[in-house]
Amino acid sequence: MDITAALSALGADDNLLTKQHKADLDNKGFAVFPGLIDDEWLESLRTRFEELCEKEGAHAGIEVHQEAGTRRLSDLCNKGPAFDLVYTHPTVLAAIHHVIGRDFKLSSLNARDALPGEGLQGLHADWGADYDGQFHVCNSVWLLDDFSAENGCTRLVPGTHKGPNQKNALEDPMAPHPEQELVVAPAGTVAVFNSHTWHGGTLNKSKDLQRRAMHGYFTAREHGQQLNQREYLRYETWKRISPAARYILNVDVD
Ligand SMILES: O=C(O)CCC(=O)C(=O)O
Repeated sequence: MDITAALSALGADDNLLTKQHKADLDNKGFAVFPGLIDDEWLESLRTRFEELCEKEGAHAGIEVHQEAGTRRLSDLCNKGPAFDLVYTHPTVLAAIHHVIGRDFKLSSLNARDALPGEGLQGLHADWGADYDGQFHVCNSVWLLDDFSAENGCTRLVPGTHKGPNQKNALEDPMAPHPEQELVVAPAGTVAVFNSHTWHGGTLNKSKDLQRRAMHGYFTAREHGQQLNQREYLRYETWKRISPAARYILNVDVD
């Protein structure tokens, strides 16, 4: 198996992306795909999100990251079949491949919900260095609730994927950026963003709105994963998923 065979087996054809998607990914660093999660799948993802938060309690998110003021979950590949399509979705994989442009794998699959009055993050890139001529990481945010300016949607600063890392360029990463764009979109939307692009969660200003989202984060294959999938993979997951899905997780020894 190689990335070409895996993408082909999963139906992740470049033709799934419009010219506009490609131009947005190239120029702005992100593209928005409405309606990728249908109603039934959305309901099952929300249900599983709540079940896992309940079951894992104070440990939720611990495999990768916990963050004050948020509900976080990690290692979702192993936490139910509802998540299988998140890291094998043809359109999303086509977009990730467009950005990374070479062999890649999943880095981690997590979820995040900023609680009312919480959630503001500093602008950051998921790659810690200035642009060096190629892209190493690409993220996707899967909206399980409507995202609005009120409930702590993601912000992105277009064009910053081809510049310096934010730590070399921003005096105050927490401050609103004059060029930032908010991902305001209905539940079921997926935004794929080249995660060299400066981004972050915003404050959930609402009194009672949730803003649950999953993050399917991918990396060029030569780099390590945020969550080592070989270490965490459960046998039941391995048995359930296809060889192409295993390739995306990098769990089969060639
Ligand atoms: O959930 C979001 O809006 C962004 C999250 C993010 O960038 C992070 O947790 O590093």
